[in-house]
Parts: sequence; C-alpha cells; structure tokens
Amino acid sequence: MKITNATVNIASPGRNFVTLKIETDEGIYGLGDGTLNGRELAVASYLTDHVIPCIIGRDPFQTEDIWQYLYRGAYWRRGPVTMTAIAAVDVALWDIKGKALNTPVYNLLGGKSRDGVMVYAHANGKDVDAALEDVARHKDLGYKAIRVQSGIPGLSSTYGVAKGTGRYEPAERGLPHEYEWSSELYLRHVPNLFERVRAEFGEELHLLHDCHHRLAPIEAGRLGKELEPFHLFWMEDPTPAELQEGFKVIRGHTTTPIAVGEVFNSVWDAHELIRNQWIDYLRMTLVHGGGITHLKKTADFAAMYHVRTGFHGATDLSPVTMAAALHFDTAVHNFGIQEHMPHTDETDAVFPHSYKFRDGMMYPGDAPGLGVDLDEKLAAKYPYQRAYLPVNRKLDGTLTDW
Ligand code: EZ4
Ligand code: CO
Repeated sequence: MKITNATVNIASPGRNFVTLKIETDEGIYGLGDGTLNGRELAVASYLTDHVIPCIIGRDPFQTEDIWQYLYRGAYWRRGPVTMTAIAAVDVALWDIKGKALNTPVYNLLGGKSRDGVMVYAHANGKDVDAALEDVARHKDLGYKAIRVQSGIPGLSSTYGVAKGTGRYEPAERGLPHEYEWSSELYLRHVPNLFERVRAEFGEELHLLHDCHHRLAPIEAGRLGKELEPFHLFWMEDPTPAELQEGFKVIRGHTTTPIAVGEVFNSVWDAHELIRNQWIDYLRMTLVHGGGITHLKKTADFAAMYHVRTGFHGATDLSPVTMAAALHFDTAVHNFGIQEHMPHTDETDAVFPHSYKFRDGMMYPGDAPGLGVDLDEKLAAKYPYQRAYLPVNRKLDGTLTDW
C-alpha cells in the first residue's frame, strides 16, 4: 500500500479545527487531527509546505519509520507546531492500518484492557451556588467524575467559567481577550468551594480541579494541603512545568494527587516528573504529543513509575482526537481517566463518529480504524475564523500565566 495524496482541511464548525486526510492507492484513507488552539494555521502550513511532500509514496503501515523520519529527520526537534503536525500524520496512519486490517485501533494497541473509559465532565458557575447547581446537573447526566471551577470573589472573570449563560469555551473570536488574576484571592476561595461540594454531594463523586498553571510551587503546595480533607481525584497543572523540579516542592507538601501536561509535546517535557514520581497523572495527549506512536512509549515509561494517563479532552481537541484517545484509553494498561468536554452539534455533524457516552463512561465503538469521518461538504460551510486563547494580567497589570 502507498500514500498517494494528503490534504489539510481547515474549518470552523463552532470552533476551528485542522484535519489531515491521508489517501492511499487502495482507496482507504485515514484522518488525523492537527488542531493547535489559536495557532491553527502554523500547523496547517507545516503540514502542507513541509510534511506532505515527504510522505507521498511511502508505505502507510510504516508508522515507526515515518514518525522517526518526521522527528529526527527534521533536525529541528519538538515544539507544539512540529509535534502536532507529526501527530496528525501518525494518527491518520493508525486509522489507515485499522481500516486495512478491518479492526478497531484498540486491537492494534493491545486489545481491550477495560470495557469502558471513565470520563470527567466540567462543571462551573459564576459563584459557588451556581457551580453546585452545575455539579448536580452533570451528576444527573451520569458522570462519576466532575471537574469543578467557579468565579472568584473580587475577579471579574477567570479560567473555566462561562461568561454568559452559554457553555464555557476558552478560545474567543478576534484578538486575545484579557483576563484578571490574583493568586491571593484564588487561594482564599478554592478550599471553600470544595468544602461546599463535598458537603452537598458526599464522598462518592470523583472531584477534580484545574489550577491552569497559575501558582508558584509553594502556593500549590499550600492549596493541595488545604484540599486534602476533600479527597480530590487530582489537582491539575498547579504550576507552569518548564521547571520540572518545581513539582518536588509541591510533592513535599501534599498528598493531593497531581496531574500535569496538557501543553507538553514530548516525553522529554515529563521525564523528570515521571522518574522522580512527582506526578500521578500525565495529560499530554495524542494531538499535541506526537500521536499514538509517541504516547504509547511515554505511557509505558510512565507505568513503571505508577503514573497513569489522564488525557486532555477539551473542545479544541477534535472528534478525531477524541476517537483516537478512546481507543488508546481502552487498550493502555495504566489508563487513569479521560477528560470529556462535549463538542457542539455543528462539530459533531462535521465529524460523524461511532464513539458514545453512556452512564459516565465512553466507548470507542467497533468500527474499523478510529471510527470517525469528516464531512468535507458540510465543513466547507464553516470557514476558518481568527480566534485566540485569552491572556492574563495580575491586578497591577503584570502579564502572567493564563
Ligand atoms: O485551557 O484546551 O483542562 N482543560 C483545559 C482546557 C485548555 C484548552 C486550551 O486550548 O485546561 O480548557
Ligand atoms: Co487543563
């Protein structure tokens, strides 16, 4: 089998997505997600101008050699644009393999290790009462694990909380919007939020929280310690992770489990975190972490250090990534949990898929390959729209981590 053609589709059904379609001489094609939130066109160009010309004529079954060719062969290694482009190719090739062998991708990764994949939902509200209502709503939908974020008294807006009555979507149309931040106000508020959630819902629900890289390590240590009575499933991205040793400080102060890495793109972003057992869950996922080929090796390495997977699954990860993640989660032994932020109806219509949600769990379905498609005619009705993630400023105007 040979790769004969590859095309990049850029569409905005509810939000922007970049999708790679790789075609073969046997009529089988595969899909890969190349969406990098707020930087979509850079990946599209990397694919169209630099990657696609190099893969035409190759054997699509050679996922290992093609991965090495695009990684080592580029000389310039790593980085989110490069690794997202490599991931798009890699995932599309696994899709082709599954279709060619007439089997779901999970069977190529070790087969089913579990019947279903536990997912967590996002609950949020402008204040604690509204957040509690949203937790109740998600519990009624069947979720067994729920991430809780709420507005912070004294701040006009914050990460994870919907602005109006609509759903929360981090990227906003136009140029970057500016948000306010104060770690002091945040640290004062969050323990109260979780005290109220546990008092109302008891111990059974798994509770998660995303600090979204805003704290210094010692502040994160304090928060983790104060959250201990509420038994969180995890505290996510407590501090920016360029300095991997920062997590040693956090670990020294709290038993609240730590998840990190939705912005990672290589095992080298996490190898100190993993081998020193400073984290419990790794969030680096297929689309930004070099695809199935690199994540499988990373997950196997993490397993030796009791680190489990907790894949990023926000709306900027397209249904192609969601499908691929569910196959991976079904097969990999050290699966922990999968994030689930449902896509809009427009997105779901452009990407018909066989995965399903039922009673707090998701299932990849048994279609050959990934079980997801791209309706190119419908996608053409939704042209790309410029959108960015917000930026964050402290109350005195200093730019800080969003
Ligand atoms: O901010 O996906 O845990 N989920 C998250 C997301 C990220 C966005 C960035 O593109 O942190 O909301
Ligand atoms: Co996050």
